Amino acid sequence: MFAEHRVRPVVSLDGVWDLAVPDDGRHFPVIVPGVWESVPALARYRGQTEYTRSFCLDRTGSVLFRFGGVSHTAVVLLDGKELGTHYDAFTGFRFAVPDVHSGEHTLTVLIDNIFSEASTLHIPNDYYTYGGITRPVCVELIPDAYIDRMTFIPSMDEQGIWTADIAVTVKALKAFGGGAVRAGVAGISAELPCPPIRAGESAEVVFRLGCPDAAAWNPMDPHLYMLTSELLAGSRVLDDLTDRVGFRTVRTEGENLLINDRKVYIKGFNRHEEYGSQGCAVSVNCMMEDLQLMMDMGANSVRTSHYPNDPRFLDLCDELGILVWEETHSRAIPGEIMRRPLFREQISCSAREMVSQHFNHPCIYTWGLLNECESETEFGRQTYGELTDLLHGMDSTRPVTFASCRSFNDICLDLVDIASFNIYPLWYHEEQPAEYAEKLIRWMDENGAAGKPILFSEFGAGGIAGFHDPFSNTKWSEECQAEILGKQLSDLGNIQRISGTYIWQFADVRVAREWAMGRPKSENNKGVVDRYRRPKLAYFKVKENYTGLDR
Ligand code: ADA
Repeated sequence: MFAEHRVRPVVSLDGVWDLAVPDDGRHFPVIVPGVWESVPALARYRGQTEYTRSFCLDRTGSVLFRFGGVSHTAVVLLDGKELGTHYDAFTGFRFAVPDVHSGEHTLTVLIDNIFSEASTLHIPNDYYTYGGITRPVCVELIPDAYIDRMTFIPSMDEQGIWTADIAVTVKALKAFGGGAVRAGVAGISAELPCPPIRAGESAEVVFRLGCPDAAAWNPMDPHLYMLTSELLAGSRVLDDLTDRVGFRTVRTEGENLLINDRKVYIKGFNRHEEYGSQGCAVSVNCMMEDLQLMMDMGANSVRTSHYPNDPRFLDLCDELGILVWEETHSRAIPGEIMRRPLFREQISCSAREMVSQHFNHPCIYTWGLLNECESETEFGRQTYGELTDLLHGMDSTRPVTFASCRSFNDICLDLVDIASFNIYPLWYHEEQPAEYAEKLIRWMDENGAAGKPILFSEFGAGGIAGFHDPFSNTKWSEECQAEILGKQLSDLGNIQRISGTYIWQFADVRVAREWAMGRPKSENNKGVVDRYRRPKLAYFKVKENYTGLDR
Protein backbone atom coordinates (compact mmCIF):
# COMPACT_ATOMS: atom_id res chain seq x y z
CA MET A 1 0.00 0.00 0.00
CA PHE A 2 3.08 2.23 0.05
CA ALA A 3 6.58 2.20 -1.46
CA GLU A 4 9.01 0.26 0.73
CA HIS A 5 12.07 1.52 -1.13
CA ARG A 6 13.26 4.76 -2.70
CA VAL A 7 16.82 3.55 -3.31
CA ARG A 8 16.54 -0.22 -3.79
CA PRO A 9 15.11 -1.03 -7.26
CA VAL A 10 12.08 -3.34 -7.12
CA VAL A 11 10.65 -5.18 -10.12
CA SER A 12 7.20 -6.69 -9.74
CA LEU A 13 6.79 -10.20 -11.11
CA ASP A 14 3.01 -10.05 -10.90
CA GLY A 15 1.17 -10.62 -14.14
CA VAL A 16 0.71 -13.57 -16.47
CA TRP A 17 2.76 -16.70 -15.77
CA ASP A 18 2.71 -20.07 -17.52
CA LEU A 19 1.17 -22.89 -15.48
CA ALA A 20 2.01 -26.46 -16.53
CA VAL A 21 0.38 -29.58 -15.10
CA PRO A 22 3.26 -32.09 -15.02
CA ASP A 23 0.95 -35.13 -14.95
CA ASP A 24 -0.61 -34.50 -18.35
CA GLY A 25 1.41 -31.71 -19.97
CA ARG A 26 -1.44 -29.17 -20.11
CA HIS A 27 -0.44 -25.48 -20.06
CA PHE A 28 -2.53 -22.47 -19.03
CA PRO A 29 -1.78 -18.75 -18.81
CA VAL A 30 -2.58 -17.71 -15.22
CA ILE A 31 -2.57 -14.49 -13.28
CA VAL A 32 -0.24 -13.95 -10.33
CA PRO A 33 -1.40 -13.31 -7.69
CA GLY A 34 -4.25 -15.74 -8.20
CA VAL A 35 -5.50 -19.27 -7.59
CA TRP A 36 -5.49 -21.94 -10.26
CA GLU A 37 -9.09 -22.79 -9.33
CA SER A 38 -10.03 -19.65 -11.33
CA VAL A 39 -9.14 -21.61 -14.51
CA PRO A 40 -12.31 -23.62 -15.30
CA ALA A 41 -10.34 -26.78 -16.17
CA LEU A 42 -8.56 -26.60 -12.81
CA ALA A 43 -11.52 -25.51 -10.69
CA ARG A 44 -11.25 -28.59 -8.46
CA TYR A 45 -7.70 -29.67 -9.27
CA ARG A 46 -5.62 -30.74 -6.29
CA GLY A 47 -2.07 -31.72 -7.15
CA GLN A 48 1.19 -30.39 -8.53
CA THR A 49 1.80 -27.58 -10.98
CA GLU A 50 4.80 -25.76 -12.37
CA TYR A 51 4.66 -21.95 -12.67
CA THR A 52 7.21 -20.25 -14.94
CA ARG A 53 8.01 -16.78 -16.13
CA SER A 54 11.03 -14.94 -17.44
CA PHE A 55 12.34 -11.57 -16.34
CA CYS A 56 15.25 -9.32 -17.18
CA LEU A 57 17.91 -7.77 -14.93
CA ASP A 58 19.80 -4.69 -16.06
CA ARG A 59 22.79 -5.19 -13.78
CA THR A 60 24.90 -8.00 -12.31
CA GLY A 61 24.75 -8.33 -8.51
CA SER A 62 22.74 -9.63 -5.57
CA VAL A 63 18.98 -10.03 -5.80
CA LEU A 64 16.21 -10.85 -3.39
CA PHE A 65 13.19 -12.86 -4.53
CA ARG A 66 10.16 -12.06 -2.40
CA PHE A 67 7.02 -14.18 -2.39
CA GLY A 68 3.99 -12.96 -0.44
CA GLY A 69 2.45 -16.42 -0.41
CA VAL A 70 2.30 -19.69 -2.34
CA SER A 71 -0.42 -22.24 -1.58
CA HIS A 72 0.66 -24.43 -0.12
CA THR A 73 4.14 -25.85 -0.82
CA ALA A 74 6.68 -24.15 -3.09
CA VAL A 75 10.05 -25.14 -4.52
CA VAL A 76 11.67 -22.14 -6.22
CA LEU A 77 14.24 -22.46 -9.02
CA LEU A 78 16.24 -19.76 -10.78
CA ASP A 79 17.36 -20.84 -14.27
CA GLY A 80 16.75 -24.45 -13.22
CA LYS A 81 18.78 -24.23 -9.97
CA GLU A 82 16.90 -24.67 -6.71
CA LEU A 83 16.88 -21.62 -4.41
CA GLY A 84 14.80 -23.12 -1.61
CA THR A 85 11.43 -24.36 -0.47
CA HIS A 86 8.57 -23.06 1.64
CA TYR A 87 5.53 -24.69 3.22
CA ASP A 88 2.29 -22.90 4.17
CA ALA A 89 0.14 -20.63 2.06
CA PHE A 90 -0.29 -17.87 4.58
CA THR A 91 3.13 -16.37 5.21
CA GLY A 92 5.70 -14.84 2.90
CA PHE A 93 9.24 -16.02 2.20
CA ARG A 94 12.28 -14.81 0.33
CA PHE A 95 15.61 -15.92 -1.04
CA ALA A 96 18.68 -13.69 -1.36
CA VAL A 97 21.02 -14.71 -4.18
CA PRO A 98 24.46 -13.13 -4.81
CA ASP A 99 26.11 -12.61 -8.21
CA VAL A 100 23.13 -12.92 -10.51
CA HIS A 101 24.22 -11.75 -13.98
CA SER A 102 22.40 -9.11 -15.99
CA GLY A 103 20.05 -10.21 -18.78
CA GLU A 104 17.24 -12.73 -19.17
CA HIS A 105 16.36 -15.28 -16.44
CA THR A 106 13.69 -17.87 -15.78
CA LEU A 107 11.94 -18.25 -12.47
CA THR A 108 10.11 -21.53 -11.83
CA VAL A 109 7.93 -22.40 -8.87
CA LEU A 110 6.90 -26.02 -8.33
CA ILE A 111 3.71 -25.92 -6.31
CA ASP A 112 1.58 -28.52 -4.67
CA ASN A 113 -1.58 -28.29 -2.61
CA ILE A 114 -1.89 -31.99 -1.84
CA PHE A 115 -3.09 -33.17 1.57
CA SER A 116 -0.44 -35.62 2.75
CA GLU A 117 1.68 -36.67 5.71
CA ALA A 118 3.99 -33.76 4.82
CA SER A 119 1.25 -31.21 5.57
CA THR A 120 -0.02 -30.85 9.13
CA LEU A 121 -1.63 -27.39 8.86
CA HIS A 122 -3.28 -27.63 5.47
CA ILE A 123 -5.73 -30.48 6.01
CA PRO A 124 -9.24 -31.03 4.59
CA ASN A 125 -11.10 -28.38 6.56
CA ASP A 126 -14.08 -26.09 6.98
CA TYR A 127 -12.52 -23.73 4.41
CA TYR A 128 -10.83 -24.41 1.09
CA THR A 129 -7.11 -24.84 0.53
CA TYR A 130 -6.47 -23.34 -2.91
CA GLY A 131 -3.45 -23.72 -5.20
CA GLY A 132 -1.19 -21.14 -6.81
CA ILE A 133 0.98 -18.09 -6.25
CA THR A 134 -1.66 -16.31 -4.25
CA ARG A 135 0.09 -13.15 -3.10
CA PRO A 136 2.43 -10.70 -4.93
CA VAL A 137 5.96 -11.63 -6.08
CA CYS A 138 8.85 -9.32 -6.80
CA VAL A 139 12.58 -9.27 -7.36
CA GLU A 140 14.64 -6.62 -5.59
CA LEU A 141 18.14 -5.54 -6.57
CA ILE A 142 20.07 -5.44 -3.31
CA PRO A 143 23.64 -4.51 -2.44
CA ASP A 144 25.82 -7.28 -0.96
CA ALA A 145 24.95 -5.93 2.51
CA TYR A 146 21.32 -4.88 2.79
CA ILE A 147 18.64 -3.90 5.28
CA ASP A 148 16.86 -7.12 6.11
CA ARG A 149 14.19 -5.85 8.52
CA MET A 150 13.15 -3.19 11.02
CA THR A 151 11.14 -3.46 14.19
CA PHE A 152 9.34 -0.59 15.81
CA ILE A 153 8.10 -0.47 19.41
CA PRO A 154 6.32 2.68 20.59
CA SER A 155 5.93 3.61 24.25
CA MET A 156 4.33 6.60 25.96
CA ASP A 157 5.55 8.42 29.09
CA GLU A 158 3.38 9.96 31.80
CA GLN A 159 3.17 13.28 29.95
CA GLY A 160 1.83 11.48 26.88
CA ILE A 161 5.09 11.89 24.90
CA TRP A 162 6.00 9.02 22.57
CA THR A 163 9.33 7.22 22.27
CA ALA A 164 10.19 4.88 19.39
CA ASP A 165 12.49 1.90 19.91
CA ILE A 166 13.73 0.90 16.48
CA ALA A 167 15.97 -2.03 15.57
CA VAL A 168 17.42 -2.18 12.06
CA THR A 169 18.92 -5.51 10.96
CA VAL A 170 21.62 -5.40 8.30
CA LYS A 171 22.49 -8.67 6.59
CA ALA A 172 25.69 -9.33 4.61
CA LEU A 173 25.76 -11.75 1.69
CA LYS A 174 29.48 -10.95 1.34
CA ALA A 175 31.80 -9.49 4.01
CA PHE A 176 30.76 -5.90 4.81
CA GLY A 177 33.40 -3.44 6.03
CA GLY A 178 30.98 -1.40 8.14
CA GLY A 179 29.29 1.95 7.70
CA ALA A 180 26.33 3.68 9.27
CA VAL A 181 22.56 3.34 9.57
CA ARG A 182 20.16 6.28 9.60
CA ALA A 183 16.63 5.81 10.92
CA GLY A 184 13.78 8.25 11.23
CA VAL A 185 10.11 8.54 12.13
CA ALA A 186 7.66 11.36 12.90
CA GLY A 187 10.13 14.10 11.98
CA ILE A 188 13.01 12.78 14.16
CA SER A 189 16.03 10.92 12.80
CA ALA A 190 19.43 9.73 13.95
CA GLU A 191 22.53 8.08 12.51
CA LEU A 192 24.54 5.34 14.24
CA PRO A 193 27.58 3.30 13.19
CA CYS A 194 27.01 -0.15 11.67
CA PRO A 195 29.82 -2.60 12.56
CA PRO A 196 31.65 -4.74 9.99
CA ILE A 197 29.67 -7.93 9.25
CA ARG A 198 31.05 -11.31 8.13
CA ALA A 199 29.58 -12.97 5.03
CA GLY A 200 26.30 -14.73 5.86
CA GLU A 201 25.85 -12.89 9.17
CA SER A 202 23.73 -9.97 10.41
CA ALA A 203 24.10 -7.00 12.73
CA GLU A 204 21.40 -5.09 14.55
CA VAL A 205 21.58 -1.31 14.98
CA VAL A 206 19.31 -0.06 17.74
CA PHE A 207 17.80 3.44 18.08
CA ARG A 208 15.72 5.13 20.75
CA LEU A 209 14.05 8.25 19.38
CA GLY A 210 11.91 10.66 21.38
CA CYS A 211 9.05 11.76 19.11
CA PRO A 212 7.36 14.76 20.75
CA ASP A 213 5.20 15.54 17.72
CA ALA A 214 3.85 12.02 17.19
CA ALA A 215 0.07 11.66 17.44
CA ALA A 216 -1.37 8.36 18.64
CA TRP A 217 -2.82 5.61 16.45
CA ASN A 218 -6.26 4.99 17.91
CA PRO A 219 -9.02 2.66 16.76
CA MET A 220 -11.06 4.55 14.16
CA ASP A 221 -8.67 7.55 14.53
CA PRO A 222 -5.44 6.14 13.20
CA HIS A 223 -2.40 8.36 12.72
CA LEU A 224 0.31 6.65 10.68
CA TYR A 225 3.96 7.58 10.08
CA MET A 226 6.59 6.39 7.66
CA LEU A 227 9.52 4.72 9.42
CA THR A 228 12.57 4.98 7.20
CA SER A 229 16.06 3.56 7.39
CA GLU A 230 19.13 3.82 5.20
CA LEU A 231 22.39 1.91 5.09
CA LEU A 232 25.30 4.29 4.42
CA ALA A 233 28.90 3.93 3.34
CA GLY A 234 30.33 7.42 3.80
CA SER A 235 27.91 9.74 2.02
CA ARG A 236 26.64 6.97 -0.28
CA VAL A 237 23.22 5.43 0.44
CA LEU A 238 23.67 1.72 -0.26
CA ASP A 239 20.19 0.55 0.62
CA ASP A 240 16.94 1.63 2.25
CA LEU A 241 13.72 0.30 3.77
CA THR A 242 10.46 2.05 4.65
CA ASP A 243 7.62 0.73 6.78
CA ARG A 244 4.45 2.36 8.02
CA VAL A 245 3.87 2.47 11.75
CA GLY A 246 1.56 3.85 14.40
CA PHE A 247 2.21 5.02 17.94
CA ARG A 248 0.00 3.00 20.26
CA THR A 249 0.22 0.67 23.22
CA VAL A 250 -1.81 -2.45 23.98
CA ARG A 251 -2.22 -4.05 27.35
CA THR A 252 -4.65 -5.90 29.50
CA GLU A 253 -5.47 -4.60 32.95
CA GLY A 254 -7.60 -6.92 34.99
CA GLU A 255 -10.67 -7.79 32.96
CA ASN A 256 -10.12 -4.96 30.47
CA LEU A 257 -8.36 -4.59 27.18
CA LEU A 258 -6.62 -1.22 26.86
CA ILE A 259 -5.38 0.59 23.75
CA ASN A 260 -3.36 3.66 24.72
CA ASP A 261 -4.55 3.05 28.28
CA ARG A 262 -8.19 3.40 27.25
CA LYS A 263 -10.67 0.57 27.51
CA VAL A 264 -11.90 -0.84 24.21
CA TYR A 265 -14.86 -3.08 23.45
CA ILE A 266 -14.49 -5.34 20.44
CA LYS A 267 -17.33 -5.51 17.90
CA GLY A 268 -15.73 -7.93 15.54
CA PHE A 269 -16.03 -10.30 12.63
CA ASN A 270 -14.25 -13.51 11.80
CA ARG A 271 -13.14 -13.30 8.20
CA HIS A 272 -11.66 -15.94 5.93
CA GLU A 273 -9.34 -14.54 3.29
CA GLU A 274 -11.50 -15.62 0.37
CA TYR A 275 -13.68 -13.96 -2.25
CA GLY A 276 -15.87 -15.91 -4.71
CA SER A 277 -13.91 -17.06 -7.73
CA GLN A 278 -10.74 -15.25 -6.58
CA GLY A 279 -10.32 -17.87 -3.85
CA CYS A 280 -7.76 -16.87 -1.24
CA ALA A 281 -6.01 -14.45 -3.66
CA VAL A 282 -8.32 -11.58 -2.72
CA SER A 283 -7.78 -8.38 -4.68
CA VAL A 284 -7.18 -5.14 -2.84
CA ASN A 285 -10.53 -3.74 -4.04
CA CYS A 286 -12.32 -6.66 -2.45
CA MET A 287 -10.33 -6.36 0.78
CA MET A 288 -11.35 -2.72 1.01
CA GLU A 289 -14.97 -3.57 0.20
CA ASP A 290 -14.99 -6.12 3.04
CA LEU A 291 -13.71 -3.55 5.50
CA GLN A 292 -16.21 -0.93 4.33
CA LEU A 293 -19.05 -3.42 4.78
CA MET A 294 -17.87 -4.35 8.26
CA MET A 295 -17.57 -0.70 9.23
CA ASP A 296 -21.04 -0.04 7.82
CA MET A 297 -22.32 -2.69 10.25
CA GLY A 298 -20.59 -0.90 13.12
CA ALA A 299 -17.69 -3.36 13.55
CA ASN A 300 -14.28 -2.22 14.79
CA SER A 301 -12.28 -5.45 14.62
CA VAL A 302 -11.40 -8.49 12.48
CA ARG A 303 -10.12 -11.88 13.50
CA THR A 304 -8.03 -13.39 10.68
CA SER A 305 -9.51 -16.85 11.17
CA HIS A 306 -7.57 -19.11 10.86
CA TYR A 307 -4.18 -17.98 9.52
CA PRO A 308 -1.98 -14.92 8.97
CA ASN A 309 -3.40 -12.57 6.31
CA ASP A 310 -2.05 -10.76 3.30
CA PRO A 311 -0.05 -7.77 4.62
CA ARG A 312 -2.00 -5.52 2.25
CA PHE A 313 -5.14 -6.33 4.23
CA LEU A 314 -3.29 -5.44 7.42
CA ASP A 315 -2.16 -2.19 5.75
CA LEU A 316 -5.79 -1.32 5.13
CA CYS A 317 -6.69 -2.13 8.74
CA ASP A 318 -3.80 0.11 9.87
CA GLU A 319 -5.19 2.85 7.70
CA LEU A 320 -8.82 2.51 8.80
CA GLY A 321 -8.09 1.94 12.48
CA ILE A 322 -9.55 -1.57 12.55
CA LEU A 323 -8.23 -3.73 15.40
CA VAL A 324 -6.92 -7.13 14.31
CA TRP A 325 -6.61 -10.48 16.09
CA GLU A 326 -4.16 -12.29 13.86
CA GLU A 327 -3.64 -16.00 14.37
CA THR A 328 -1.35 -18.85 13.44
CA HIS A 329 -2.47 -21.19 10.70
CA SER A 330 -4.45 -23.86 12.52
CA ARG A 331 -8.09 -24.88 12.67
CA ALA A 332 -9.19 -27.88 14.72
CA ILE A 333 -6.07 -29.94 14.04
CA PRO A 334 -6.81 -33.52 15.21
CA GLY A 335 -4.77 -34.73 18.20
CA GLU A 336 -3.21 -37.46 16.11
CA ILE A 337 -1.72 -34.85 13.73
CA MET A 338 -0.70 -32.57 16.61
CA ARG A 339 1.39 -35.41 17.98
CA ARG A 340 3.51 -35.70 14.82
CA PRO A 341 6.95 -34.04 15.18
CA LEU A 342 6.33 -32.26 11.87
CA PHE A 343 3.32 -30.44 13.37
CA ARG A 344 5.47 -28.78 16.01
CA GLU A 345 7.91 -27.67 13.32
CA GLN A 346 5.24 -26.35 10.96
CA ILE A 347 3.12 -24.58 13.58
CA SER A 348 6.19 -22.91 15.15
CA CYS A 349 7.25 -21.76 11.72
CA SER A 350 3.77 -20.30 11.07
CA ALA A 351 3.99 -18.44 14.40
CA ARG A 352 7.55 -17.19 13.84
CA GLU A 353 6.89 -16.00 10.30
CA MET A 354 3.62 -14.32 11.31
CA VAL A 355 5.18 -12.31 14.13
CA SER A 356 8.38 -11.38 12.34
CA GLN A 357 6.59 -10.35 9.14
CA HIS A 358 3.68 -8.45 10.72
CA PHE A 359 5.27 -7.09 13.90
CA ASN A 360 5.04 -3.42 12.90
CA HIS A 361 1.32 -3.31 12.08
CA PRO A 362 -0.35 -1.10 14.69
CA CYS A 363 -3.73 -2.70 13.90
CA ILE A 364 -2.69 -6.05 15.40
CA TYR A 365 -3.59 -5.99 19.08
CA THR A 366 -3.31 -9.69 19.87
CA TRP A 367 -1.68 -12.84 18.52
CA GLY A 368 -3.88 -15.92 18.41
CA LEU A 369 -2.83 -19.55 18.24
CA LEU A 370 -4.32 -22.98 17.63
CA ASN A 371 -8.03 -22.37 17.07
CA GLU A 372 -10.13 -25.19 18.56
CA CYS A 373 -7.28 -27.63 19.08
CA GLU A 374 -6.64 -30.05 21.92
CA SER A 375 -6.69 -27.69 24.92
CA GLU A 376 -8.22 -30.21 27.31
CA THR A 377 -5.31 -32.67 27.73
CA GLU A 378 -1.85 -32.51 29.30
CA PHE A 379 -0.29 -33.03 25.88
CA GLY A 380 -2.37 -30.14 24.50
CA ARG A 381 -1.44 -27.94 27.45
CA GLN A 382 2.23 -28.50 26.74
CA THR A 383 1.76 -27.54 23.08
CA TYR A 384 -0.33 -24.45 23.92
CA GLY A 385 2.26 -23.50 26.54
CA GLU A 386 5.20 -23.81 24.16
CA LEU A 387 3.52 -21.76 21.46
CA THR A 388 2.38 -19.10 23.91
CA ASP A 389 5.98 -18.81 25.15
CA LEU A 390 7.21 -18.56 21.57
CA LEU A 391 4.79 -15.69 20.82
CA HIS A 392 5.54 -13.89 24.10
CA GLY A 393 9.27 -14.38 23.50
CA MET A 394 9.09 -12.80 20.05
CA ASP A 395 6.75 -10.00 21.09
CA SER A 396 6.42 -8.78 24.65
CA THR A 397 4.18 -5.88 23.55
CA ARG A 398 1.02 -7.78 22.64
CA PRO A 399 -1.27 -10.12 24.57
CA VAL A 400 -1.74 -13.70 23.39
CA THR A 401 -5.01 -15.60 23.11
CA PHE A 402 -6.59 -18.67 21.53
CA ALA A 403 -10.16 -19.57 20.61
CA SER A 404 -11.30 -22.62 22.56
CA CYS A 405 -14.28 -24.87 21.98
CA ARG A 406 -13.52 -27.22 24.87
CA SER A 407 -16.35 -25.86 27.05
CA PHE A 408 -16.08 -26.93 30.71
CA ASN A 409 -12.97 -29.02 29.89
CA ASP A 410 -10.29 -26.56 28.78
CA ILE A 411 -7.13 -26.57 30.89
CA CYS A 412 -5.14 -23.88 29.05
CA LEU A 413 -6.92 -20.60 29.87
CA ASP A 414 -4.37 -19.72 32.55
CA LEU A 415 -1.56 -19.79 29.95
CA VAL A 416 -2.74 -16.81 27.89
CA ASP A 417 -3.56 -13.14 28.48
CA ILE A 418 -7.06 -13.07 26.99
CA ALA A 419 -9.49 -15.99 27.44
CA SER A 420 -11.61 -16.64 24.35
CA PHE A 421 -14.39 -19.11 23.60
CA ASN A 422 -16.31 -20.14 20.48
CA ILE A 423 -19.96 -20.82 21.27
CA TYR A 424 -22.99 -21.64 19.10
CA PRO A 425 -26.11 -21.49 21.32
CA LEU A 426 -29.37 -21.80 19.35
CA TRP A 427 -27.44 -23.23 16.38
CA TYR A 428 -25.57 -26.36 17.49
CA HIS A 429 -27.59 -26.63 20.73
CA GLU A 430 -30.78 -25.09 22.03
CA GLU A 431 -29.63 -23.31 25.20
CA GLN A 432 -30.33 -19.57 25.35
CA PRO A 433 -27.18 -17.48 24.63
CA ALA A 434 -27.40 -15.42 27.84
CA GLU A 435 -27.71 -18.46 30.13
CA TYR A 436 -25.12 -20.49 28.29
CA ALA A 437 -22.60 -17.64 28.16
CA GLU A 438 -23.07 -16.72 31.84
CA LYS A 439 -22.61 -20.36 32.85
CA LEU A 440 -19.48 -20.67 30.72
CA ILE A 441 -18.04 -17.38 32.04
CA ARG A 442 -18.51 -18.55 35.64
CA TRP A 443 -16.68 -21.75 34.78
CA MET A 444 -13.96 -19.86 32.87
CA ASP A 445 -13.39 -17.56 35.86
CA GLU A 446 -12.89 -20.60 38.07
CA ASN A 447 -10.55 -22.20 35.55
CA GLY A 448 -7.87 -19.72 34.57
CA ALA A 449 -9.75 -16.69 33.17
CA ALA A 450 -10.21 -14.77 36.44
CA GLY A 451 -8.73 -11.28 36.25
CA LYS A 452 -8.36 -11.40 32.47
CA PRO A 453 -10.39 -10.06 29.56
CA ILE A 454 -12.81 -12.54 28.00
CA LEU A 455 -13.88 -12.55 24.35
CA PHE A 456 -16.52 -14.61 22.60
CA SER A 457 -14.45 -15.37 19.55
CA GLU A 458 -17.16 -17.11 17.49
CA PHE A 459 -20.92 -17.44 17.47
CA GLY A 460 -23.37 -17.44 14.58
CA ALA A 461 -25.82 -19.47 12.55
CA GLY A 462 -26.05 -20.86 9.03
CA GLY A 463 -28.17 -19.13 6.41
CA ILE A 464 -28.32 -20.10 2.75
CA ALA A 465 -28.43 -16.87 0.72
CA GLY A 466 -31.77 -16.61 -1.03
CA PHE A 467 -33.51 -19.34 0.99
CA HIS A 468 -36.48 -17.73 2.70
CA ASP A 469 -38.92 -19.29 5.13
CA PRO A 470 -40.55 -16.41 6.96
CA PHE A 471 -43.38 -18.45 8.50
CA SER A 472 -41.68 -21.42 10.12
CA ASN A 473 -38.21 -19.91 10.30
CA THR A 474 -36.53 -23.24 9.61
CA LYS A 475 -32.80 -23.61 10.07
CA TRP A 476 -30.71 -22.51 7.05
CA SER A 477 -33.26 -19.83 6.10
CA GLU A 478 -32.07 -16.23 6.06
CA GLU A 479 -34.83 -15.41 8.56
CA CYS A 480 -33.65 -18.04 11.02
CA GLN A 481 -30.03 -16.94 10.72
CA ALA A 482 -30.97 -13.30 11.35
CA GLU A 483 -33.11 -14.24 14.33
CA ILE A 484 -30.44 -16.40 15.99
CA LEU A 485 -27.62 -13.94 15.36
CA GLY A 486 -29.77 -11.08 16.64
CA LYS A 487 -30.50 -12.96 19.87
CA GLN A 488 -26.87 -14.01 20.35
CA LEU A 489 -25.70 -10.43 19.81
CA SER A 490 -28.20 -8.79 22.12
CA ASP A 491 -27.61 -11.35 24.88
CA LEU A 492 -23.81 -11.17 24.67
CA GLY A 493 -23.84 -7.37 24.32
CA ASN A 494 -25.46 -7.12 27.76
CA ILE A 495 -22.76 -9.12 29.54
CA GLN A 496 -20.47 -6.61 31.27
CA ARG A 497 -17.79 -9.22 32.06
CA ILE A 498 -16.76 -9.60 28.42
CA SER A 499 -14.51 -7.34 26.33
CA GLY A 500 -16.13 -8.11 23.02
CA THR A 501 -17.48 -10.46 20.41
CA TYR A 502 -16.50 -11.83 17.01
CA ILE A 503 -19.35 -12.97 14.77
CA TRP A 504 -18.84 -16.18 12.82
CA GLN A 505 -18.57 -15.11 10.09
CA PHE A 506 -18.29 -12.17 7.73
CA ALA A 507 -18.77 -13.98 4.38
CA ASP A 508 -19.65 -17.49 3.23
CA VAL A 509 -16.66 -19.59 2.14
CA ARG A 510 -16.08 -22.68 0.05
CA VAL A 511 -15.19 -25.77 2.14
CA ALA A 512 -13.05 -28.82 1.37
CA ARG A 513 -14.80 -31.58 -0.57
CA GLU A 514 -14.46 -33.85 2.47
CA TRP A 515 -16.66 -31.43 4.45
CA ALA A 516 -19.53 -31.18 1.99
CA MET A 517 -22.09 -33.38 3.75
CA GLY A 518 -22.59 -31.05 6.72
CA ARG A 519 -22.23 -27.94 4.62
CA PRO A 520 -25.01 -27.19 2.09
CA LYS A 521 -23.63 -25.93 -1.25
CA SER A 522 -20.16 -27.03 -0.03
CA GLU A 523 -19.97 -23.71 1.77
CA ASN A 524 -19.78 -22.63 5.35
CA ASN A 525 -22.98 -20.58 5.13
CA LYS A 526 -22.66 -18.63 8.35
CA GLY A 527 -21.61 -15.45 6.51
CA VAL A 528 -23.75 -12.35 6.89
CA VAL A 529 -22.90 -11.74 3.23
CA ASP A 530 -22.54 -14.43 0.57
CA ARG A 531 -19.32 -15.29 -1.29
CA TYR A 532 -19.85 -12.23 -3.55
CA ARG A 533 -20.72 -9.94 -0.64
CA ARG A 534 -24.44 -9.72 -1.26
CA PRO A 535 -25.99 -9.06 2.15
CA LYS A 536 -28.31 -11.56 3.79
CA LEU A 537 -31.01 -10.50 6.26
CA ALA A 538 -28.51 -11.09 9.07
CA TYR A 539 -26.43 -8.16 7.78
CA PHE A 540 -29.09 -5.69 8.89
CA LYS A 541 -29.57 -7.42 12.24
CA VAL A 542 -25.86 -7.10 12.94
CA LYS A 543 -25.87 -3.47 11.86
CA GLU A 544 -28.78 -2.72 14.19
CA ASN A 545 -26.99 -4.45 17.05
CA TYR A 546 -23.41 -3.28 16.64
CA THR A 547 -24.31 0.33 15.81
CA GLY A 548 -26.86 0.41 18.63
CA LEU A 549 -24.50 -1.02 21.25
CA ASP A 550 -23.03 1.82 23.26
CA ARG A 551 -19.90 0.14 24.62
C1 ADA B 1 -15.71 -23.52 14.61
C2 ADA B 1 -14.51 -23.11 13.79
C3 ADA B 1 -14.86 -22.37 12.53
C4 ADA B 1 -16.11 -22.94 11.89
C5 ADA B 1 -17.26 -22.91 12.88
C6 ADA B 1 -18.57 -23.50 12.33
O1 ADA B 1 -15.97 -22.83 15.72
O2 ADA B 1 -13.56 -22.41 14.53
O3 ADA B 1 -13.78 -22.47 11.66
O4 ADA B 1 -15.87 -24.22 11.47
O5 ADA B 1 -16.93 -23.69 13.98
O6 ADA B 1 -19.06 -22.98 11.34
O7 ADA B 1 -19.06 -24.47 12.89
